[in-house]
Amino acid sequence: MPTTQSYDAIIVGAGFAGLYMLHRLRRLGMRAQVYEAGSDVGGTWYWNRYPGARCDVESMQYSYSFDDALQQEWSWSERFASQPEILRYAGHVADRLDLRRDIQFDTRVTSAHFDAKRALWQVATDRGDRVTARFCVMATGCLSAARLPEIPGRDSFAGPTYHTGAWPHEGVDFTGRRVAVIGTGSSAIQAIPVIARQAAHVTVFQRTPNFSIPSRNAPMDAEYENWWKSDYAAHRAKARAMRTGILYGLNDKSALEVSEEERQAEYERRWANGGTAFMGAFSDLITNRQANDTAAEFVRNKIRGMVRDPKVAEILAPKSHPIGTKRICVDTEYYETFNRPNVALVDVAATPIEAITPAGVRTAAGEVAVDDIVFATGFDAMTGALAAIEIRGRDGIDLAAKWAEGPRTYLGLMSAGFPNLFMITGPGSPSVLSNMIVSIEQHVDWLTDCIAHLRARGLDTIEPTQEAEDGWVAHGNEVAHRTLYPSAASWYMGANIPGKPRVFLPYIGGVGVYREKCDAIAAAGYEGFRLGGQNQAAAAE
Ligand code: N01
Repeated sequence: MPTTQSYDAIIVGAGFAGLYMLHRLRRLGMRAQVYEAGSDVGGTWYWNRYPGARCDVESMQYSYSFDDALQQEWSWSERFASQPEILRYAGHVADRLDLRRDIQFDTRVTSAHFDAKRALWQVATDRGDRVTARFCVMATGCLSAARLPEIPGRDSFAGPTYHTGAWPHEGVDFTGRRVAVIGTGSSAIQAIPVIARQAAHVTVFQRTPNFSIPSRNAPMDAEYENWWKSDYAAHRAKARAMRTGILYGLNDKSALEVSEEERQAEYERRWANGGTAFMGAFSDLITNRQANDTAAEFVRNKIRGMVRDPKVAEILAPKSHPIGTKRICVDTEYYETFNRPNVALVDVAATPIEAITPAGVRTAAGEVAVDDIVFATGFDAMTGALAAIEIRGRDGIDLAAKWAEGPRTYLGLMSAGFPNLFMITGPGSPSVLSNMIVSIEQHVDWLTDCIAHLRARGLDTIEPTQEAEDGWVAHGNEVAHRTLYPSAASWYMGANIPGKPRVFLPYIGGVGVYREKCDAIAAAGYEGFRLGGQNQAAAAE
């Protein structure tokens, strides 16, 4: 039944951000309502059910830290948790904290308008709900707006098509089928080896090769689990201070200050260990091109060693961007999969896709007939989910219009002109460059304190000043351009969406540094924010 209720807060999304936000606001004694497009909790892990989906942050670190009993009682079965296990965990948390009773599923928020006279957000859903709330929290995820490329004839294909980010819940049986996979990002790199083991034939359409590090995934080591659990609080505290919010060994030496033997030994050690910690091999891999080249060449040589056909190996070996400047991938037997007789690689950079036909995919080199097409073509990252909602702030200002030249936020938490509208892991915060759960907890905690601060003082609104926002955007750009990241045509830069402004979307200053800045701003009485009562809100209209 659609409602016309009034709440203290509306939360959009029931992924890890929305679930924790709901829990914290309830603890403040607030009435919060969550709207979720899916039929259950889990967010990204609810939608991304493609074969092989798993997290590439170690499971001992990819979980909530706010409740010690919760982190002690839950056991992960593998070093890197699979999507079904993470989804079970999200469900377990929802049950344990009795969260579902305040979540309305199968409901998409369509608009959020700020009523300045009453200092309230008016929120509408596709189910006809019309509700108001003082606070509106966008827990909409960074990679939730799945994107299909504009390829001529895309909808003319006669067989089934799938997007990795909106995978059928009942699964897909590829037995005996010829499958096209378009894209070679993290999702494809996980899915291709699994699909190739089942399908009759797989053709991979690669436009840009990616660097991928073996995961060395394995059943959970009891001793390792015990090490974490015996002092979880201390280990988590260390992780929170790290650049990525992930606890792993960082070498503080430059790749260029050590001998060739030492450099290779360090890369070998990290390659053997597996996972994204590879990028911690030296301190300057993301800031110095020459240093980066040593790591990139190491991985290219590994690819050449794993892939038997030298021509295929060269096509798979990335040369167009520094390693790590597009999201580093983590795999299980990705490169080896190209040694299988039932797997073919089409270099779309050399022979571009011209069209999708009823029978398959046509490139400049000819048509490949297939039964199924898997689009592993990514997301309208960081801004897509917000742009899909009509968000109007003070004076009817439209968020998407305001962000036409790139997102503008203060701390990635709020945007000027949109009082009481919060974003969890929004653009301008470390978000996708970090362990998402660490960043989510930091934002939710900060925001909960902020709302408690307002309530304790009888204040109704908080909003960043234009000046603070301009300063933060400039700072974010400045820090990003000290690194090699902007040199890659990545989704971090909005480069995967035709027409999207090329702006570095996350904050690259590091999770630990960012946390300190947020805390200092709060301690200084929410520096850079304007705090107001209802009367001030109306007066400012
Ligand atoms: O998407 P992507 P993803 N013709 O955007 C190609 C997170 N994640 O879903 O690079 C041909 O990375 C495109 O080519 P190009 C993680 O943060 C995490 O794989 O634009 N190809 C690219 O190869 C990740 O980074 C985990 O030239 C086209 C691919 O499609 C993010 O999600 C697992 C094309 C898209 O790759 C997104 O990953 C999975 C076209 N017209 C994902 N259009 C883990 O934690 C696009 N492509 C493990």
